[in-house]
Parts: sequence; C-alpha cells; structure tokens
Amino acid sequence: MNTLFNERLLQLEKAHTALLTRSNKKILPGNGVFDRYEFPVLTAEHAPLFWRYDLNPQSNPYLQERFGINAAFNAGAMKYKGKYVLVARVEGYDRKSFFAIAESPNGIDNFKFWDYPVTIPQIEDPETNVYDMRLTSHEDGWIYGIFCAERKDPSAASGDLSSAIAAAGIVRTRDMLAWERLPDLKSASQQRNVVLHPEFIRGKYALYTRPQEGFIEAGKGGGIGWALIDDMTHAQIGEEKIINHRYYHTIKEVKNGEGPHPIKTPRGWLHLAHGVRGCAAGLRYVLYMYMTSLDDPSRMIAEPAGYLMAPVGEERIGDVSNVLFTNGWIADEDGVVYLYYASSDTRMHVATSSIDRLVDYCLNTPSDGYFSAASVETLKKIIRKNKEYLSKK
Ligand code: M1P
Repeated sequence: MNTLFNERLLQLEKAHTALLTRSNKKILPGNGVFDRYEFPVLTAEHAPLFWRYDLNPQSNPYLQERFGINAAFNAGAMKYKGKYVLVARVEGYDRKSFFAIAESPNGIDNFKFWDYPVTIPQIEDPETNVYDMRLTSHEDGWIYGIFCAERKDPSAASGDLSSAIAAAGIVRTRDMLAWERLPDLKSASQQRNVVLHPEFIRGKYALYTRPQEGFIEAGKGGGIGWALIDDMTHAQIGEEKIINHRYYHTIKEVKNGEGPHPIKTPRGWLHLAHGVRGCAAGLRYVLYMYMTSLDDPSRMIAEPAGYLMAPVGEERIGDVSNVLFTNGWIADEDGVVYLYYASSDTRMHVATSSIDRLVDYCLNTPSDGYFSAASVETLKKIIRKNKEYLSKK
C-alpha cells in the first residue's frame, strides 16, 4: 500500500471538489451597469485531476503532475441543452493552447470541464497554436467556432523564433462533440478576433474582422472590420470596411477587437469588444461596448465613452498583466446577460447584467468628446442637471 500516494490523492480530491462546488456571490452595490462576482468561474485548477495526474500508483508512485495546466481563459460561451457552456482556451505548461468545454447549471459557479478536450481536426498546413474561439449558433443550423490559428512566420529571419502569422481558423458542429474543420479564412491581411454574425445579411454570412499588419500590431488595420462572405466552407474576404474605428488618446488607440457576436435587442445590436492602449506598464486591455442598427448591423448608432470594464484587484495580475479580454456572453430568455471575461490571460470571470441595462448604458452614457475640455463640459452638464433636480426635491 502506497500511503503517500493515497494521502496526496485524498488531499487533491478534497481541494478540487471544494473549488468546483464553491458558490459565487455578487459583489454589491456595483455600478448599475453590471455586477461582478467574488470568485473567478474557471481557472487552471478546475482542470480534472485525471488530466493532470497519472492516477495509477504503480506508474506514478509520487502522484506527480504529468500534464500541468497553466491557465484557463478567453472562453467562447453559449447556452447548450439548458447548460451555460464555456469553450475555454486552456493552456498547458508547454505553452500550447487547446479548447476544452466546461459547463455550469447556473452560469455563475459550479463550472466543470467535460472529460475530454475538443479535437480540432488538422488541415494541410497545421497551426502551432489555437486560441480564443468565438461561438455562433447561426441561422443556417450550424454552431460555428472561429479561432486564431497561429503559425510560425515562414519568412522570419534565421534565429527569429518569435515571428508568427495569425489566421482565422473555422470549425462547425451540431453537437459540441464532433467538430468539422473548414478551410481557414482567406484574407489579404493577418486576422485575429474574427466573429461570425448570427444572421444572414442579404443572403450572405457576415464576419466581424480585425485586419492587422503584423502578428501583434494592428497598424493601419483601423479597427473592427465587417465583411460579407458567400460560403463559410470556402470563406474569403473580398470587400472589408471598418465599422468601429480606433482613435488617438482613447482606450482603443493601439488596437481593438470584437468580443462575442452581438446580441439582438429591439433597439439595435449590442456589441462587446476589447480595446488596447499603451502605457509605461505595457499594453492595457479593457472591455467596451457599442451598438449598431437593427437594419444594418454594420452601422454604428451609439458608443459610450471609454471602457465598460477594466481590470481591478486580482484581475490585474497574471501571465499577461493588466488585461481584460472577452469572447463570450450569454443572453438568457429572461433578459439576464452573463458576460464572461478573462483577466490577465490567466482565469475566467463572470459579470451579470441585463439587456435593458446594457441598452440603457449604450444609449445614455455620454460619448467620447476626444478632448479634456469636452469631458469637462460633459461632467458640468451632469452636475448642473443633478443640482437642478436635487434643489427641487
Ligand atoms: O494578451 C492579451 C491578448 O492578446 C491578443 O489579443 P489582440 O489580438 O487584441 O492583441 C490575443 O492573443 C489574446 O488571446 C490575448 O488575451
């Protein structure tokens, strides 16, 4: 009998069960737009013990970890068979990411990984790394997953082992178990953060894109793009226009990218995105929102100034610190919105809101005046309105 093995296993099981069954609590009073929760919803430690350990005392007498999980973040999300499902970017100690599905009965806690990770079929030119899947249950009947497929830059100088090329990989499924691989999106530029709109637009598929000049830099990319595609089985970008621009001295001056696909509301499409700016500490990633028109989802109708969410507390720290990133949200039938976001490329969190609250936020939050003087005027207007109201009370 291997006492060391058995004792360690008991301890590991106890800690794992406690983590997976921990209830999550809303942090109140919040800011009226959304509510954060006390605990992250998915972390590296949520990975099943039978992924990380060889559980046979004969072949693993010290009960050592054999397959370390470094992080679980940037998850696509959808409601599937009544469960809140995340398709997370899980990263091993070997730096490779893969996709794994975790589900929860209520969307805010008790997330549990399915037994096996997702098998993404390889294409002729296999990618080195995959990440950041956006899920779209399209009106054509398929569930699509669009992700970043990263390959070593074939034109990198000898000795340069970092330069890479980002392309949009595409898979589709009907049951979340078997995934059919389609050819990568053909695009004149590199692409990351590509998202499929859930409805046909004039009989075509519509993609939110993020043209970029290099692997890291968006450069002259301009912002979040929009392109209509004839056939998802041979997706190719022809005309691409920028629908959400970047501007000097804003939260998205360096780059931005669509988050999950937009949510349809009676007042327009609600969009969630990330914006990036530079500072002395490096890049700072925050989440922001905008709205587009119901009759033309590529036409902006509202954009509040600045960010919706920026990293706070523990969210600020991780493998890539000062980052919030999102590629998944779920709008329930009762109007509650579960906004899933990752912090610092390390862990997943949830915030909840509602369609009505988010529409109110988008339509009634002042937009960016692009100058300090304009911000002062906006603030003075709010103060005067409050003073007037309060004096009459
Ligand atoms: O490290 C922060 C994020 O960087 C990239 O996002 P973007 O393409 O906008 O720069 C992605 O690699 C993303 O996965 C990562 O979270």
